[in-house]
Amino acid sequence: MTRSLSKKARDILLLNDHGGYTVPAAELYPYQWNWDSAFVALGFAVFNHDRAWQELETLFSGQWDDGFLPHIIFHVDDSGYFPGAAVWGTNKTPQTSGITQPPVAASVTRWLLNTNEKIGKARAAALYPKLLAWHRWFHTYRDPLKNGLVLCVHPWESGRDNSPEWDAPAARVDTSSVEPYRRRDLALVDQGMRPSNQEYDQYIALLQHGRSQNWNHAAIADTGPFRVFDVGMSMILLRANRDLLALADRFGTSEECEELQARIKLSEDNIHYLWSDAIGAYGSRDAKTGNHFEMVTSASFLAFYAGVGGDRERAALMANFERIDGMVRYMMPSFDPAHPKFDPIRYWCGPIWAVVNKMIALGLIEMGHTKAGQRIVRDTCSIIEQSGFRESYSPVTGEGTGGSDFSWTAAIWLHLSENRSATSPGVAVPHKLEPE
Ligand code: 9WN
Repeated sequence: MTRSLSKKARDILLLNDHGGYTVPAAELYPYQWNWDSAFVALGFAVFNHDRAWQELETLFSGQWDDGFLPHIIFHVDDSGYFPGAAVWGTNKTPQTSGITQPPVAASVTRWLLNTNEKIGKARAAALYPKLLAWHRWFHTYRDPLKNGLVLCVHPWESGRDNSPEWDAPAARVDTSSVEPYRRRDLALVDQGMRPSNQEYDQYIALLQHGRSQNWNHAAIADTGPFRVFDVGMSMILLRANRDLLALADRFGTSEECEELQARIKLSEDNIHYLWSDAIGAYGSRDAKTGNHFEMVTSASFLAFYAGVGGDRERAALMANFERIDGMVRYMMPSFDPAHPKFDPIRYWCGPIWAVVNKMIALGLIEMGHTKAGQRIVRDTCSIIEQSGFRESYSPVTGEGTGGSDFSWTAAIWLHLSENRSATSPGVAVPHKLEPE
């Protein structure tokens, strides 16, 4: 079973390979997506290291002069997606969107380097300044409170598009100037598994706002209609800064190391801003009202991946883990199954995402919660065995939701099956995942 699924996973990556970059899924997402590509590189690394590096290098071909790395790179024209390059109107070559996505690329770069030093050394050295420039962009434009936590200005940036965390801040977005448009996603995926039309109007209104500001990121962060401190991006950037520091230690200057150490400390010192005693978990906050949304999501459990929290916070998070485990068949749902807004098949309102599971499992194992981490790995593999390489999965039944033949799910399968029995070299704590 494992062998034939691994063959299928490779075939998906090769099928979705458009020559140097991989589309997340044919038809549904016909361009290069930012964090998808970083995870896809982990899959390629299992059988073709050179191609894994190329995935990241092609992604960074879309980097702007100020370090910003867009969430989509439109290498070619394709009418199969809305909103396409012309709608974004960023006027860049290659054409790109105007928002970013969770910064996982530095962590993947470090992983690739550690697993194959010979092929990786020169490639990592060349990527390092670009990664640093992107992280500096976050530090400059997305840290309005100067507390090391990440401001997110569009639900698409979080990568967790329609998480109920975003409902209240998105409800304030004025959608009255959105012209009629046609959603292509609904021709390809069941409507009940996708964001609603109202949410899509909000996404497009926010896009229009960014374009009206000529994608001036300082202005958008100041005045944008949607501004939240995202727990997912904050945890991911903190982890990525730790990984970037390891790269800086080899390829950077001592000043750059000090700069990154200071950023890590700043985030560690302030992560409590995202803590809520009401839910016993980290969560996102509204940047406009200051309100904590008080919702437990899969991103709450990235605290382990980020290496934050004292005994009290970790115990409360593990209590949430046990509680959720008692309510679903497969872990980790993207949204709290006890909450009235939980929906096991609607996108980020409940379904499991293999890439998030990968990060949660790694963090849990690193922090000594080995059983819980391995449970997540096993569940990820079980739902893939049961339902194939889907975009996401119901935590209640394991059925596949969203798109099919999905690149990052295939990549995570390859990555997890490869690292189930092998100890990965060099990563902070060995990532040893025993088969059940
Ligand atoms: C918008 C590609 C992307 C992922 C996101 C996921 C979804 C896009 C969409 O697909 O977002 O960026 O059109 O729904 O939410 O995490 O990167 O797989």
